[in-house]
Amino acid sequence: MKAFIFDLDGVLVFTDKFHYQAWKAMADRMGIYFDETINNRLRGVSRADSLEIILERYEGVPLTQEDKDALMEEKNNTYRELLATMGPSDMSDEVRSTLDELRLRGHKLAIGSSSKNTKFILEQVGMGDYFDAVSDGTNITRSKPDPEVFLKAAEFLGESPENCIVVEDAHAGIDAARSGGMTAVGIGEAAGYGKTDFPIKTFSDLLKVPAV
Ligand code: B16
Ligand code: MG
Repeated sequence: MKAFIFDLDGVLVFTDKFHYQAWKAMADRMGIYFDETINNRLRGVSRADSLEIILERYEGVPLTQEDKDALMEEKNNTYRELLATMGPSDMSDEVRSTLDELRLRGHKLAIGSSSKNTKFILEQVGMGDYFDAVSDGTNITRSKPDPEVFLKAAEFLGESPENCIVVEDAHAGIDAARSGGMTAVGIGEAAGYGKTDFPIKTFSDLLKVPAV
């Protein structure tokens, strides 16, 4: 039986709009230009790396690490206020029924997300106890495209990487899965990426992936 490792933002839930609003509020306050095209580059990227991308447009006095930490905290506080408005309806019935069917077929199910807010988000949508393992931004030192977050998920599940199928929406996540020796299923933007093993159009297509 294969084990599944799911990315969170962009695969199971769509918190990218909240990331955008929170970064935008910070950027506006700092007078930094930021738009949805730049926001697309933040998909699957860690909080610190996201800030560096936003600061490419910053033209003020040089920032210290303390300044950057404060900016990340400001963004995260706004982001968590927005996450607090989420509820079970923010995870679709299609996602829920597909996960249930995969579990019925005997697959183990895990999370592999860069987000340090993973557990909060899962609780908000009523999935706090659902997964067999959760590997997230709190248990890694290197973010995607490094495979660490997925290798940890496999370790938590007690599975070998070759037995794991990663489901991702970000190119960096597909790269991470492949370099960790896992099969990569791509949805959304990652469906059109050359390194994706199996592109899917909609989440329930997972039930048609070979070996599933
Ligand atoms: P946080 P994923 C990623 O989630 C988001 O796609 C990315 O935009 C965000 O910067 C990253 O989590 C870190 O999130 O600030 O909450 O720790 O796609 O890996 O589930
Ligand atoms: Mg994602």
